Amino acid sequence: MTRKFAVALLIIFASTPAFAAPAAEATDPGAPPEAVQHWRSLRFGMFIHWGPVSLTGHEIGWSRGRQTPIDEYDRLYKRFNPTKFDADAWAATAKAAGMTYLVITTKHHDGFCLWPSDVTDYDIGETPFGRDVLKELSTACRASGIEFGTYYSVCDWHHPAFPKGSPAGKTTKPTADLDAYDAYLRAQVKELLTRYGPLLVLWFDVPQVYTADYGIPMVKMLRGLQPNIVVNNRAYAARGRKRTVGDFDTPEQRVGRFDRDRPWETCMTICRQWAWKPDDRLKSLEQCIHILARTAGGDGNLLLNVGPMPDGRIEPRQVDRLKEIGQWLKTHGESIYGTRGGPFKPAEWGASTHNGSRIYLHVLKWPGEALRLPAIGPRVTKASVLGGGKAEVEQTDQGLVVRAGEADRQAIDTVIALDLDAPAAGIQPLP
Ligand code: H79
Repeated sequence: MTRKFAVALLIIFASTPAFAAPAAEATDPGAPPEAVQHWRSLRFGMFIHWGPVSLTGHEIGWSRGRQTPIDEYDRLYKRFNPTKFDADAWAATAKAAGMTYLVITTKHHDGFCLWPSDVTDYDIGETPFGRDVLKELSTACRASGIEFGTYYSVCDWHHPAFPKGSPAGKTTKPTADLDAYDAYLRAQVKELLTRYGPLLVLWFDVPQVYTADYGIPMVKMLRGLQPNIVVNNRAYAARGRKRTVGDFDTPEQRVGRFDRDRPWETCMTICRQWAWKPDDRLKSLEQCIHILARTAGGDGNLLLNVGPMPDGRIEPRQVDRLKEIGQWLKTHGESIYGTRGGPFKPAEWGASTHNGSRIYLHVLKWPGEALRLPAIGPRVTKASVLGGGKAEVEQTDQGLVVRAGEADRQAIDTVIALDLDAPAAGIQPLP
């Protein structure tokens, strides 16, 4: 054996798990900062929760063993035939809403897979529909400039090897085998990463008993396949560890707190359920815009969820609402996309964003005839209302007094652009 060969062998052995140091130092290095910054700049995406459960109108995952008996739930896929599914129409709806990315449930807690997976028969390939929803949707998104990402539930209440089961992940299965489940999960994640092009994000959910010992090597594996992928904070249970998980936090059904250090994304439903429910209560345009403005103002992204119907269409009234949001973004998009939150922290009156030497005040509720804000260092050289209109600013050492006449105010959100003589990023966050 040559010396070179012996050294090579040594390197190979030393890097195999059996010879490696204990897992204590194993950490997830995270996505490259440029990749996280790119994801952050997108600011507004579409979340989609879909599957055979839409046939019942009950909540995805959670209704298994509750509103719908388990055996009945698990047979729904045999009649899932969404013949009106049109990936281009979904991508066009996201585009019309001003959304820049899309994340779809490839597998929720109920275990059903929206793509034909090699490692299970509980998937779209075994439905009467039979088409690869992920293939069609990822292609449609790419064609219309929408970045594509995948949601994948870590917990799987259907798979016999995942230790927890329905209802609500509260039961324990006799067939539990976390090593076997880890192999299944890894095989599936690999399919997602190798079949559907570069993914913007992997959005994991509800890890339950899936610990960091499994999760960290799994996340490293997927970063190895796609170095620029951004991963959320739910890939594994962080229990008892102070470490932050993944690249961003995920406040759910609420706008996140102002935070410019740790990236975050609010996920929220446009109605009340994640999955489609007939006559579910739809948020008003005002609610949607306020949520978007307060999220951007807190320096977060917004992933707004729709649950398509069992026939494959997104409900027309939801499409209409999304188009209204897109209309608003046509005139106000510069105050959202590519911005950062602050410098004025979100408060009763509204929220602020900035880009370069411009601050955007999202005045959602005028506190009276004028809005009073704390002092900033740079000088305001100009004030205007986005979409047309006049605004006036008085600047003193005490602060800013901002005014817009009744005619210049807008019903939902008066966005006032303040031009400064210096970059706004240099201003520390102000209460
Ligand atoms: O996929 C969506 C949810 O199904 C999932 N995350 C988002 C993205 C989620 N997992 N856990 N939770 C949400 C929190 C659990 C909320 C619950 Fe309930 C409250 C479970 C039981 C009570 C919501 C309300 C579901 C059933 C009733």
